[in-house]
Amino acid sequence: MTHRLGGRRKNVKKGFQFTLMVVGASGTGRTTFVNTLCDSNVLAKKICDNPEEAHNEEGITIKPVSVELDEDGVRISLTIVDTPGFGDNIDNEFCFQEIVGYLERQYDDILAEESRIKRNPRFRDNRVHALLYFISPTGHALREIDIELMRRLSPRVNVIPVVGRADSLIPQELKDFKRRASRMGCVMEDIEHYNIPIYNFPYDVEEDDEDTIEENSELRALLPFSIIGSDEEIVVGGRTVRGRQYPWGAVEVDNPQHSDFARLRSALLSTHLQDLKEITHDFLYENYRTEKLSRTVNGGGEQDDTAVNAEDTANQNVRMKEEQLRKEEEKLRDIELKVQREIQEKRAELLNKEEALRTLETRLAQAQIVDA
Ligand SMILES: Nc1nc2c(ncn2[C@@H]2O[C@H](COP(=O)(O)OP(=O)(O)O)[C@@H](O)[C@H]2O)c(=O)[nH]1
Ligand SMILES: [Mg+2]
Repeated sequence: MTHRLGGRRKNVKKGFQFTLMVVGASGTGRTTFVNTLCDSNVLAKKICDNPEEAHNEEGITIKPVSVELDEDGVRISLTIVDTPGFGDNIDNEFCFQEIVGYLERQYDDILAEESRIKRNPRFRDNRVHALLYFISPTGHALREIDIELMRRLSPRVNVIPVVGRADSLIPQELKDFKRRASRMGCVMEDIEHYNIPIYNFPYDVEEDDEDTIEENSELRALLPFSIIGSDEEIVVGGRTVRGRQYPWGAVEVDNPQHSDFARLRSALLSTHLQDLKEITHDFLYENYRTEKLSRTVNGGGEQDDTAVNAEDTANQNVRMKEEQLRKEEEKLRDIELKVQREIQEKRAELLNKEEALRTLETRLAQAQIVDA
């Protein structure tokens, strides 16, 4: 027990390491968020943000940067992994592969390190502990690309959905977009509908203490966090705050009435840092490891090495093709569902319009009778 306490104290003194990735369409406010989070221009220069040119920068598109932060006296060594923004109406496959590939390479590195006889003392664990997925503040249902990418990312990393540039929506719109199912759909409804296993601040009613349950259910209720980022300071009622000034008023980054930025920041860097790291190691990495190792073992047997390797590769290829086909099928099914939903919405709209027209015609006819 004493040993454990000692370890913890040492950790607090030494600080914590945490790695955060930001993903989303171009212009959703990722870079601004990172700079706001770190309170400095960590990402001063835009990393290749043009999806059409992303392939020209192969290998350098995803580059982690590290910053030292002080979170209530605790040192946090934060690594930020910015990713190229993707766009509408273009083929984003390259971009998606880069992102998923990056996550898996970090797991591969650990796996290789774990199986070495002699450990490399300079080895760096670069696994990503949380991924903020930036959703555009459209006010409509999730877009096809967001659903697809979040679904591909969730098995590999703790995905936390956020609405970027949240001040683009008025408060009621934002509320509806986040959670309330409306005719236009909403983010959480879609995430549930498509069964995307995001990080939803998990708790166990039987096992966790009351405070944890309360805290986690509060945070869960905020999902997707609404984000307002700004690298400017403004003066509101004599106070200097970080925010954005508009002709009609100001929005403040750290004001919980305006955005969930402060709640998200403290969850990431303080209250849930350890949980996110544990899930990454105990669950996400473990799953990846099992998948990868069983892939290798299944091809094995009594044969000699070359035969095993050949069979292994062949099996792997078949499995990859199957997986690809399955993914394509899934994608098509989703698109079909989405189109059906849209058709239904349009049909309902049309019916409403027809109804309105009929009412108008009736009234017009009545008016003519009265006139005559
Ligand atoms: N209104 C508003 N604009 C924002 C916010 N965050 C960023 N922006 C602006 O949106 C544009 C794109 O931001 P950027 O951070 O570069 O987005 P990225 O492409 O996702 O990295 C810039 O003009 C930012 O000033 C926000 O919270 N609210
Ligand atoms: Mg950017």
